[in-house]
Amino acid sequence: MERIFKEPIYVTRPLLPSIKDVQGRLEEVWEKRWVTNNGPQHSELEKILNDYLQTEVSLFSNGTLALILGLKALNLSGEVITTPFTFPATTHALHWNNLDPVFCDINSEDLNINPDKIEDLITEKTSAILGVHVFGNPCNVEKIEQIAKKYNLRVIYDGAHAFGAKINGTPITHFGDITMFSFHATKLFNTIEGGAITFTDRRIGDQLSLLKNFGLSDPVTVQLPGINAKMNEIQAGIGLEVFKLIERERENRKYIKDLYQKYLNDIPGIRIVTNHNNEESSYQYFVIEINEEVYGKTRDWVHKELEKYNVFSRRYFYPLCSEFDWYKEYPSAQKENLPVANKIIKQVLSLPFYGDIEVNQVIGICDLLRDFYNS
Ligand code: T4K
Repeated sequence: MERIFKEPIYVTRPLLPSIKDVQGRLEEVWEKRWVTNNGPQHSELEKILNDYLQTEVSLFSNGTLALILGLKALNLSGEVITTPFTFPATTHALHWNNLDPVFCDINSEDLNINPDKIEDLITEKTSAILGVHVFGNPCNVEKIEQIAKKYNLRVIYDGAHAFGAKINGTPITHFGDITMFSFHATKLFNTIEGGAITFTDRRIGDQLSLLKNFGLSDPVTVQLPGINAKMNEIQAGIGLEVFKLIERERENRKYIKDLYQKYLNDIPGIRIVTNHNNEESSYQYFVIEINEEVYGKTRDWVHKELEKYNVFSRRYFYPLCSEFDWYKEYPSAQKENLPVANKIIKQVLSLPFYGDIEVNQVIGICDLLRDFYNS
């Protein structure tokens, strides 16, 4: 076991600005003595993200609250067709809106909701489709849009992983009624905790402003029963510093992804989950699929074995959301209706992936995966 890494290697590490740059931002905040509620850092970040994402942006304290309130702003009811292969927050956001998730199976290639399976699930209760750009690879937005138009449904994208992703050069924010982004510490662009909703309809923006600020339109007018989901000045200020680092980080991650691909390419039974040629990925995660019959070991075995070498991969998104107690009796949650998702969930593994992971660490992890196959 001489190949055990000295320090633990995690699935990701936060992209952090220098402490000096953070100090500079803190000084600005302290000087103004304005620490939350639409301060100058918040306005600056919103403006920068408007330009970068090429759409209107509303900032939130985290991605989950952003999605909950984004759904609320659309005033949906009944059922929403969604994927079971996502982080629990996606389905929880429906639950918090008293909406019933209807689970749709996924594509085996990009692991996103399979649009060819959506129409069969539409009933008179369906009000929307909630797609997730899983691991930062965009959904088939064109097909989803066609279906939504035909049945007059709203489209929401959970783009938690997809900051900066594009399709044929078009930002993913240009598709659907709204897109949610997470700015959690584990995301390429982060504000430690934070999130956003992008939208094109100004009325949705107005609703979001009320919903995240107790429903207040002025100090004495409460227009609706809102909540508190505001991003504060320290989050926004740190975000402004992180923003300066993201293009460099993306390039570094591209290099790391290519390195993994080079060293894993010829190991039988390992498939690299990647995006289509016309898409620009957000480089959020590096994910492989392990085919037990060819590779000779299960994904769970590999996950555990890597830990012995101080490598902490993750089985995102195990278990499927359709397996949660409060949904598992739904007809759409039954395993026979979700064959691809139920197969994939036993095969995917997110490997350590961040801009400053060392080259010899990546090669070391690939060597371990090759040795497991040969052993
Ligand atoms: N929709 C989707 C599809 C999502 O994936 C998420 C969140 C959301 C919605 C909700 O967005 P937020 O409300 O979170 O904004 C992490 C994140 O907490 C979560 O944001 C993310 N998705 C999910 C995929 O991953 P955990 O429970 O895996 O995080 P944790 O603490 O185990 O961190 C992972 C690794 O990162 C650690 O092993 C080490 C490293 N790490 C983490 C933190 C927090 C650090 O090195 N330093 C740190 O400070 O959920």
